[in-house]
Amino acid sequence: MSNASPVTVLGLGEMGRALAAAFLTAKRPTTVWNRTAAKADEPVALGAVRAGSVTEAVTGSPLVVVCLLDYGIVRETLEPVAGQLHGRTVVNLTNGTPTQASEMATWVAEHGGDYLDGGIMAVPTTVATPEAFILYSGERSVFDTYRGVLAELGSARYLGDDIGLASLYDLALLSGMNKMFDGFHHAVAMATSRQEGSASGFTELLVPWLTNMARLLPVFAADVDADLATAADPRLTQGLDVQISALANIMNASGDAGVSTAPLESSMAALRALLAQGHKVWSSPASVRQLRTSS
Ligand code: FVH
Repeated sequence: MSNASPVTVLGLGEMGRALAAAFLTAKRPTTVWNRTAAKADEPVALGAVRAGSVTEAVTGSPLVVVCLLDYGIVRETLEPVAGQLHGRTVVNLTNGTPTQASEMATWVAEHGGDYLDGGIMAVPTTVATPEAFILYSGERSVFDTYRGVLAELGSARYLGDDIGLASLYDLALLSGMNKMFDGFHHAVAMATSRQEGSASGFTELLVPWLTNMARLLPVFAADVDADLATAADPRLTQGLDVQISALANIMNASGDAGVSTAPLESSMAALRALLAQGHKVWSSPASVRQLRTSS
């Protein structure tokens, strides 16, 4: 290990072990702790220092990176060592909500510590690869102090001093991903409903199709930012009646193939609501506005 500034990793689940391994690969002195002690064996074999307690772990480094199951467990784990947080920085990469991030930041500050909230946009196997990026929010000066260390985990993307931003963007990105996977599963169920269909063969068509469609997203996003009544370029969209008719066909074909139409029902309801509001053309600004007001 080098004499670089040390780091502690609390939580050695699948993700925590990947984070610890990334720090160790960067030759950073790394102290690790996990409730189930055996999970420390792997990072220790790579050169990590095994902490026998949370106190030993937290006092081992000025920077404490936390990756546990949820915020309740983070708080439960840190509560007994609250007195040791003074002058340290906690970077919490556990998945949670903006409200939880804000509460955690306040609690750490009450104990004299600095706090950054983070959202990991990677899976354990892509940590520290060019594919990985991690979102951060909190005080800029705190981020700047540790930017180089955090970059060892993947590209460090600072979103701003609003502490809830990283978790909000993390959850919004996951929402987009979840819908994509739901769509994939439904499409594969349809395509494989006949004997000739194979998921792999179909996916060879789905990936380029979705890749092409994803290229439209920045255009649609600009329309949303401009708060247009409808899409700026009508060639990139279509009439709501056309959209509803195509979705009805998807639903009918899906039903005929013995595949559930449930995942499509909320889409149909949203299109019909837009039509009822007087919209003639499907567009992102109208769809996003509708979602904002229908919660
Ligand atoms: N894995 C992934 O791909 C995603 C990628 C994006 C970020 N997430 C979030 O990272 C957090 C941890 O996820 P994980 O994949 O490491 O999860 P596990 O492997 O299940 O490890 C869970 C750790 O939490 C510890 N833990 C659970 N309950 C307690 C408790 N009551 N007290 C103390 N620690 C607890 C667990 O310890 P142990 O069970 O090994 O003793 C693990 O360290 C998560 O927020 C993801 O959403 C991962």
